[in-house]
Amino acid sequence: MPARITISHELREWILATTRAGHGVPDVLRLMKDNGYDPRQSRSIVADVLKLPLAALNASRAKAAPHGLRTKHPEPPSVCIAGHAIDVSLCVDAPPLRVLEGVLDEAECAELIELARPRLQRALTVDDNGEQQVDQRRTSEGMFFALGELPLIRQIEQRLADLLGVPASHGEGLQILHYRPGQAYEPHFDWFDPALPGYETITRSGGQRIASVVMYLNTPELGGGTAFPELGLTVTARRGAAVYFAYEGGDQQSLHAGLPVICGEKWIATKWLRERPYRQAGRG
Ligand SMILES: O=C(O)CCC(=O)C(=O)O
Repeated sequence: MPARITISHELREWILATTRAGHGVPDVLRLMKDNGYDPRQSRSIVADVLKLPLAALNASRAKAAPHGLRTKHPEPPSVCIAGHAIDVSLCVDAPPLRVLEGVLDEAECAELIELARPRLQRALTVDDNGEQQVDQRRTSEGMFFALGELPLIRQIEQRLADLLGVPASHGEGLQILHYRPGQAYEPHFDWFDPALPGYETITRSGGQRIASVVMYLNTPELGGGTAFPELGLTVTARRGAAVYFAYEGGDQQSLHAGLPVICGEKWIATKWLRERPYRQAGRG
């Protein structure tokens, strides 16, 4: 079952009561933010409860629209990059999403895992001020390779650059994540909310994120897919395959989650792409 954003009865009633009492949507969104809600999810929730078009609530996101490069979405049935065939087995139009088969071969997956294993640490997230934080929503371990750190990393970065039409310099360092049974990453967005105080800091180098590629380095025995709750879609984690999705201008439909691993383990390599060249080691 894909993860879904659930709106509790209490929250629904509170939103209705607050707006009936004469408070506007900006007040409701501010109060939700003060109470720890992710502003991007709050907009979806408020739009749903008040039956408003989401676009009306997203007006403040206009400055998130990237002015730099955009990714090219791989076209089915397959793309050949320097002799490496990648099959496009599933396409979604909005957000642009592709399931890609054979992005990495078996030996590349195994080598990435062995290179990452001794460098793993608790995976972090970025807080509202742009600082790294330990977060109960993300319980896996991970590490980052520096951009172009090793020949294998350069080869994979160039393959993705050719596949998506954005130079490797626009990529954050490749991140490897390792999930054990029960570990997961709750629904989240990869793009940065311009309303957050840390937005300027996070986007100073490279600008906004425009797309993600999650590459699966092994096949978990059970669980561990990547869920897109707004689409009702779960991508199965299978060694060598990947899910690519773009979210130019901050797309609510790109909400996604790493579902809990139920049995076995899960390894992924994630590449985040920016609208402009990115100069520091990235952090998810
Ligand atoms: O584990 C997954 O399938 C998704 C990972 C993810 O969303 C992330 O690292 O941003």
